[in-house]
Amino acid sequence: MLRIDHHLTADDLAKALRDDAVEGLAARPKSLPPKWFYDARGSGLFEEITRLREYYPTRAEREILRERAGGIAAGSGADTLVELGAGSGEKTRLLLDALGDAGTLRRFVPVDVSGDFLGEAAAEIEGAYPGLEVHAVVADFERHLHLLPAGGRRLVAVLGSTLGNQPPAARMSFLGDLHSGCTEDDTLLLGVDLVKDPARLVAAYDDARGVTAEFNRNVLRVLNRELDAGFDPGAFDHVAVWDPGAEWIEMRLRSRTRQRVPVAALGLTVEFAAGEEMRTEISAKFRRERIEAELGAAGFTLQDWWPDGAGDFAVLLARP
Ligand code: AVJ
Repeated sequence: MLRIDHHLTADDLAKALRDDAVEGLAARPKSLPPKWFYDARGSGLFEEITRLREYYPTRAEREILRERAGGIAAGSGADTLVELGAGSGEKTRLLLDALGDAGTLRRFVPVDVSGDFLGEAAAEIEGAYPGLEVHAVVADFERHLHLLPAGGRRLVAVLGSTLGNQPPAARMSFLGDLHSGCTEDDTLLLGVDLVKDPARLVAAYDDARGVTAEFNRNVLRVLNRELDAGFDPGAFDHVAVWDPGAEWIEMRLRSRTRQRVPVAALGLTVEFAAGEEMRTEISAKFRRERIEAELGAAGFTLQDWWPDGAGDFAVLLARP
């Protein structure tokens, strides 16, 4: 049985993009939220990134889930998998199979901002798991956690180190909201990328083939299409830097020249100085003690910590 709840309409998304663009393009330094990367082209480029030699997180997390899915199912006893930032890929199936093998699986709740993507993923999973109740939710999980289906014993999964896209303050309120929506029967499953040699971190976000550079520039194409803007993506250089203080990778777009860019839908023209950089994403990297402290501050208790063999990435289970 497949059901889809829509808490975000196309109009909501259009308005959110307009608001983010007005705020971010007027900010000093300019910035845009990373959620706007993922139109069809951006999602395709991200899939390509996950297969790059330099981009280790996806492979590392998959290795852990293959090895630990049984322990995750046993450790959670969940009858429901809630996946924030839904996949339909191998990682989702590893968890569904493990919960199925444990005999507890009843329901899958994929949550994503993109209704198109979610519809396809949910239908795929429904076809592959006869009898599984699939309840898809089109929502912004940074704002709509209180609207997720409740009840049952839920394994709430935030994989891929997506948590790292949020700076500390936003992470704290996200984890706090997540905690307030949990009962003692729920379990949190997090994938977190770990602090390591900055050269490896930068390479993972600035690959030799330039796929990440294209992914980064794609947000300008989204603005051009959705806001009738006049960005020339070729007039911006891709930048990926490690911030040792914040312990995050920062992706930016650097304007090669002094330029004025019209954004017709907003009725404004944006000026860039030569060399000016606009921030397009942060990807925070974690240490065990720091994520344990952040989880604790939100009311969670770390229950299991599973790093991959190389110690590059970790998957953890936490209890509310
Ligand atoms: C999907 C947000 C986890 O931060 O590593 C990949 C996105 N950005 N390469 C990440 C991303 C550049 C990815 N997340």
